[in-house]
Amino acid sequence: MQTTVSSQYFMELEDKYGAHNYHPLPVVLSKGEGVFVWDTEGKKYYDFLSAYSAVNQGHCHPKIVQALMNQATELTLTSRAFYNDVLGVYEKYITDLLGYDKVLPMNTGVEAVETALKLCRKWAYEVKGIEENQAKIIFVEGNFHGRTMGVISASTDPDSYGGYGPLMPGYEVIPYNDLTALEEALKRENGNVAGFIVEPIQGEAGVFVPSDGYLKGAYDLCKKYGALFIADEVQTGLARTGKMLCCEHEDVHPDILILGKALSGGVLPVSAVLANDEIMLSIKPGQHGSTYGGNPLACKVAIAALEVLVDEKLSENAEYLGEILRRELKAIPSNLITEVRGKGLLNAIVINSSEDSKLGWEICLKLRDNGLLAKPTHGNKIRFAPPLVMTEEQLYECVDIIRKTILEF
Ligand code: IF1
Repeated sequence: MQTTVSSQYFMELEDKYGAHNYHPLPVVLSKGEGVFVWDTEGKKYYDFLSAYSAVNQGHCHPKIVQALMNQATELTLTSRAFYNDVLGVYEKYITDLLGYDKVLPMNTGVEAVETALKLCRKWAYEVKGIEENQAKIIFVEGNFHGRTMGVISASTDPDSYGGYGPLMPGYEVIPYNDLTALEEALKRENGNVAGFIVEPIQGEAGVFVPSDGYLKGAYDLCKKYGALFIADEVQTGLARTGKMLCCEHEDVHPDILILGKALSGGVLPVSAVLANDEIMLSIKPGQHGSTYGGNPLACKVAIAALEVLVDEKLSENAEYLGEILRRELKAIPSNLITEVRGKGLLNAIVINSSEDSKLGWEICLKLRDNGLLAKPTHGNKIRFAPPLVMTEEQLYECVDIIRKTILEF
């Protein structure tokens, strides 16, 4: 596809005036609605990335945008120096919906992860009684929790932590999907483990779905050794994997739950940490905060975004369409696809090539030409994660585009 002047113009603007911390697919978007996005030339695409699961409700969902617009002319920000008539209402709504005593509102996903790690350490010192500065937090290999110093310090991806040292101490990293390794780490630290943090499905690593029973087994081990089970559901949460929370697939209720992305339906940054009083009240007034955390605009947007998930039964839809998508992808007659994996509408295909090959990128360029946007992760995996509002008919149309594209190689 020849990009016309306007696309080229916008790409050159970003290249000249913007940091080069991304390598976007060459397509310039100017409109989004539901499962569709349009480029500056008016070409229409299916969005199969959903802004990394931030637009589960579909682009510019009218109910969420309306909530934004209504509040935007009333009161957008008070800071937490004062009360307002929205925050408490939101706090009650989300804690009732997800079954926790309290919520600590933040903005981006990584801020919520950092908040959860601080909360975990605070609980370890204040409640569990670990000696000051001795608390350990266990992470897993292949983790992705964001880009701040506090979380890249646990990363096993050189692109995430390389050249940013010295890194944060007090972390232990064990293999993912390995309960023996977790129990050994819990034993080894003889009581100094404050918590274990894990993505129920590893998104960035390439949609790694752990073995059935892993989350439940990890939760039980944390209980056995007095450590907190922390679930980073920034990407897997909010109906994406076919349940409101991915941990529900194994009836696990995390001690600390981290949400972000689709908590606002892609309208503005909203994130949250949820926990019960024994944990949450270990942070006292003045010991944590954020200028925008829990602002009235974000709270109204988040209530609308959560209501859309429930009212439009998006978990059920994700579950139903995910089964069809994986079945159809597995049926594509090509040895280019070596694996199809995922849960609900968080899926990925593994391409028959090395991690550093350009094949994944080439396929995504062809998918773009054929009207579907997706992005490779770690070279040879292509994530397929459309908005959860997709219809069955639209899904079959997307499968046809993917099949046609794969068979062109
Ligand atoms: C990028 C992918 C990357 C996350 C989980 C916390 C955060 C994320 C499980 C932090 C953010 C985003 C970040 C964005 C691309 C995307 C991503 F996994 F979704 F594909 F990078 F790995 N926990 N994931 O997935 O949330 O601070 O970004 O709001 O950095 O390129 P954030």
